[in-house]
Amino acid sequence: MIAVALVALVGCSKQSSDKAEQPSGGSTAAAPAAEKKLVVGFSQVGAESAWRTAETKSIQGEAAKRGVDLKFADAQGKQAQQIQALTSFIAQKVDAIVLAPVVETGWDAVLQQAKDANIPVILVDRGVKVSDDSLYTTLIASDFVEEGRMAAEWLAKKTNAKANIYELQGTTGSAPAIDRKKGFEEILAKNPDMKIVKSQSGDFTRAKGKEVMEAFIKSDGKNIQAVYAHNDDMALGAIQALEEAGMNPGKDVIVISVDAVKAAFEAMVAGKLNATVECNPLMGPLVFDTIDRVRKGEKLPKFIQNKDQLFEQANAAQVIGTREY
Ligand code: GZL
Repeated sequence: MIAVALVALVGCSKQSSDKAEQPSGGSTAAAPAAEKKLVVGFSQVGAESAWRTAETKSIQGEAAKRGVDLKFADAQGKQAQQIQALTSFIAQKVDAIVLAPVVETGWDAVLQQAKDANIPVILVDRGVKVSDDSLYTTLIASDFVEEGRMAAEWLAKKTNAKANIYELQGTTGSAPAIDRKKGFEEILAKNPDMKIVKSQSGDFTRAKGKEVMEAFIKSDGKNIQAVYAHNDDMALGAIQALEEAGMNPGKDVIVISVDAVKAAFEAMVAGKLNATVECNPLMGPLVFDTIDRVRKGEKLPKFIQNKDQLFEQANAAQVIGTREY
């Protein structure tokens, strides 16, 4: 009787467990729990340039492709808004944070909070200066110092190492502005007849680049032989100012910049911009591959470098059709 009862009991529990675990396909394995969506907080500088827009699109597009729940925050160029966004991401317990830091300093406290919450922080496109580099997992960016060197070396060849140069700097305190200037000046130190006569921030925007160039033209006019802009948007603003003053950008005034966005290629084809150093913004796939590696527990280098190359008028026409941003 006991044996019969036991068999019945096991039989029922088997059937009931079959029934409970029985997925519609008739197999006996429990249906796998739906995989939890990866949740990533992305704090972006703003939308100040075509380059920035391309970077945002690349990261948002890749998140959508991979089914990642991307929480996007545009800081409109303000560090306080980025810190606020990171604090919110930490409170939401996101799986990872992507940060494009508007300036280099002032991040220790909020990055410490992310570290204490065990949330990895991936820096993209700009670096930070922190007391302890364990406060971020890795930086995915170009080498801005090298971009500055490439621009100056090209300009030295173009002008036989003799030029009065007017510099449009990027956002004050940002890694690209600091390092593009540093690399450019490294080469100028070896070419005494290449001089930066005036240098001012145009904040990486076309409008400000035009405004600063108008002031340079007003004070120095014909003395301007070359313009070095830390990004294409400011260069395009400067080109507009030079043309409005009846000057010939690309011919009488040599113009070189950085980013290699589509509008820069159009300006090179039109003969108004002489050269641009590419700084690739299409980081989306690499960003999410890097997050996957972090979550698998891989040890990552502190710097994952995007390779850059220089484009000039001579090759602009045949390259422009291949440009993705
Ligand atoms: C470079 C990026 C710079 C671009 C500008 O990685 O931070 O900021 O060169 C952008 O166009 O505004």
